[in-house]
Order: sequence, then C-alpha cells, then structure tokens
Amino acid sequence: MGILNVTPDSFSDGGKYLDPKRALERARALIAEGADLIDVGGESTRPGAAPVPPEEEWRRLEPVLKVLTSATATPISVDTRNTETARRALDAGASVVNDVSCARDPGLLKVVAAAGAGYVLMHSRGEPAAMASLAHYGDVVGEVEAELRLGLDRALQAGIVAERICVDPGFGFAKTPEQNWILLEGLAGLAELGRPILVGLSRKRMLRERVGGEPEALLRAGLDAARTAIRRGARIVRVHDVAATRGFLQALQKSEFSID
Ligand code: HH2
Repeated sequence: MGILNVTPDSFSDGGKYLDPKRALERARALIAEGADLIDVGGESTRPGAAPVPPEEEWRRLEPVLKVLTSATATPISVDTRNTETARRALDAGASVVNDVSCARDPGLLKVVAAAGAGYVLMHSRGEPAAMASLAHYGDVVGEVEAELRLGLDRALQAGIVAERICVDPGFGFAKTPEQNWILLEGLAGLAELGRPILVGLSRKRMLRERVGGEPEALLRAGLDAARTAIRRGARIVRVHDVAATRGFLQALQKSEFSID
C-alpha cells in the first residue's frame, strides 16, 4: 500500500501533493514502483494533530480522487474517519476505506457495508489530539487484539463482510514507542482475529527514536521493521518508499518464504 497524503501537515510528505497534477504523478510513480493499492489521506493523524473539518478534508481529496480514479486502474483506499468523506470517496471511485478510528462510527461502517467496499480496521484510542494520554496498557498485544475484536464485531454487525476486512495494530496510535516495539514482536497474536494483517511502520517515530531522522537510516529501519512484521504474519505494508520495500520483500520472499 503506497501512501499519498494530500495534507499540508503530514509528518513526512505534508504539502507536497495538494495539487492534483502532482498527486497523480506521485500515484503513477508509486504504481510503477509496484504498489498494489494507493492510500489517499486528507487529514494528518499524527499524534497531537488538530482534527480537519470534513468539508476541508473533502476539498483536499475530491480533485485528487477524481483524477486518480479516472486515470489509474489501481485500487484506491481513502484514509478517513469521517462518514461523509467515506461516502463521497466511495462514490468518486475509491474501493477501500482505511479507518484509523477503530470502527468508532456506526455511520461510517454502514456506508462501507452499503458500498460493498473493503475496510481497514485500525486500532487506536481517542482522537489524535489526545491519544498520547491514552497509551496505558497492562498487556499491549492482548488489549489491542481485544479492542480490534470489538471493532470487528461492530463492522460485521453493520454488514461489512468478513472477507473485505483487514486489521491493523495502528503503530503510533495511542502507543508509546516501547509499546509499539512490543506490539511488533507480538504481532502474531493478532492472527487470532482471522483477518489479514496490515501494518504501517514507514518513517514512524518509533523508528526515528532508534536511528534518527536521516532518510537512509530511517528507510533501513523501516525495512527491518517490515520484515519483522511479515515474519509475524503481516500481509500488507503501508509505506512511503514502495520501490525499496518491494525489492526488499521480494528478496525476503525468495530466501524465507519459498512459494513454488
Ligand atoms: N498511519 C498513519 C496514517 N494512516 N493507516 C493505517 N491503516 N495504518 C497506519 O499505521 C497509519 C494509517 C500515519 O502516517 P502518515 O500517513 O505517514 O502520516 P500523517 O498521519 O501525518 O498523514
């Protein structure tokens, strides 16, 4: 899953792709590098970020989604927590909703169900502005799994079919760096949920705290973390650096997961 943030303030690519022409170029580059899915987001959800009103979110997303869905056949997911934005994005041709709110809004779930769209159920707690204060766990893997299970039940009850759902532990969302590392090590515990696991580790603070912000070091650390995630069962990785990740994972697949 290649990341395309159409926001002025995302932590790593904020402000670069607000212009639909540049967003399309970026999406084409991600596809050429081997992305199977493009994740387009109009609201930064980094810790402490202020919420974006849905009208502003849609003002950013609409031109980009229109261009992307008419110009590429690669599936588009929309990274949103807002029901209205999800509905509009699906109408505009997106086929997956990437919900970083852990299925908090029944309205959004209904919209996904009615459209027959795919659904990413990501673990988080509270609003991005306040989530750092909610990072309290006795057993982070067990609690994330239990909270994802509740979200999964809500999604299924709303009518989203299980086969269209994948789950994501939500690295960096209401977790300290240390909790993120414990969660990564224990990722296999989420297999109990019976759905494919997606992970977003690319350029995150948990990596920067270990290796600093130098791009090469950050990329290396992201690839190492992706490898750990895949060894523990992850099937989709959400990244900024698609070419490097593809190459790395293909080599890994050859050496560790012979598929003939
Ligand atoms: N992380 C971010 C945003 N959306 N979605 C899923 N499913 N999983 C993630 O880990 C995830 C996500 C945050 O990263 P980014 O999009 O790079 O930055 P920002 O929130 O500042 O736009």
